[in-house]
Amino acid sequence: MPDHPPVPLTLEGSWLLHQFFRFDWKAWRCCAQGERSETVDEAVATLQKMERPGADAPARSALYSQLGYKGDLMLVHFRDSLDELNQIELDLAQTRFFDFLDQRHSYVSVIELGLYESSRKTYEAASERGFAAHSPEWNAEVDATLARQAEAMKTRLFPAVPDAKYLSFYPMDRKRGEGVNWYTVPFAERQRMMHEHGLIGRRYGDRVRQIISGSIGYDDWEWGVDLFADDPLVFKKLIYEMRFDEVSAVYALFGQFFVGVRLELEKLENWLAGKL
Ligand code: 76R
Repeated sequence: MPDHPPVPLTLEGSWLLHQFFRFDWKAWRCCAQGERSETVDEAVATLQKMERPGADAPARSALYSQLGYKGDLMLVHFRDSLDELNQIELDLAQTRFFDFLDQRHSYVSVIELGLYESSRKTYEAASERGFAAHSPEWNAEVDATLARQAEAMKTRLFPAVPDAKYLSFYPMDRKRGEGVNWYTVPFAERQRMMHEHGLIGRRYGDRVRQIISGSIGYDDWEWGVDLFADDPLVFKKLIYEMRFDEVSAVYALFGQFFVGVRLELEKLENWLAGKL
């Protein structure tokens, strides 16, 4: 048995907030034309500021027209801190547009890269240098390796909101049941399964962009999964294929799924007039 810690090392990046709103069409229709235009203008200006700090800056928030009863609009925000995400909530609440929104759901998480492949090597290298697990020297060695990896993976840790037309978002857990429990599976076994998971995923790499965020301690599930693609069928094909993969077939639990179509902010006015 390896004597290294059972928890894989992870790198964290942007903080994520997903917001899901019902839009109050009835109240909107009752609203006078002049007030409507002012409301849209103000909403677009506020959302534009949220979306990108400058005209050419990468998107850090995005709006989606949502399908189904779970909501009409989804907002996704990528930020550097929880505080900034909280500020977004407050900024949005100051707009008149917010009076027509009913937030039905939200999700808070932080982008996470799970380092199953390299954790063992990192732990073993620290042990080989004679450092006891969790001793100050061991911690320093592990932290230095993590810092190097974070630098190398900067663009994946702090990405722009991908430019795809469709978004599928859902939360997930790894099973902790009486029969099977992911958290009692030996590290090497989990590493093998995650490796196989990655191999399937990589075959879809050219058609889907996946962003995994960790939410242990912040929200009701353990991870959030964001899939971005220009063809929504890819979501079903990828997720279906993964269900047969050991780590999903045996250990995955899924929450609610949310799906939406990207809505450019200039088109919000059209959307409010019933045109996508
Ligand atoms: O980040 C990486 O590319 C490294 C490999 C990798 C990790 C660590 C990876 C690759 N995933 C990782 C972690 Mn994933 N992923 C999902 C789902 O699970 C299901 O059945 C469906 C939900 C999809 C569709 C998906 C896609 N992944 C995780 C984790 C954290 C678990 C943990 O650490 O224990 C979850 C919950 C999860 C779930 N994954 C990929 C993909 C795709 C498309 C890839 C390849 C990305 C690429 O290399 O282009």
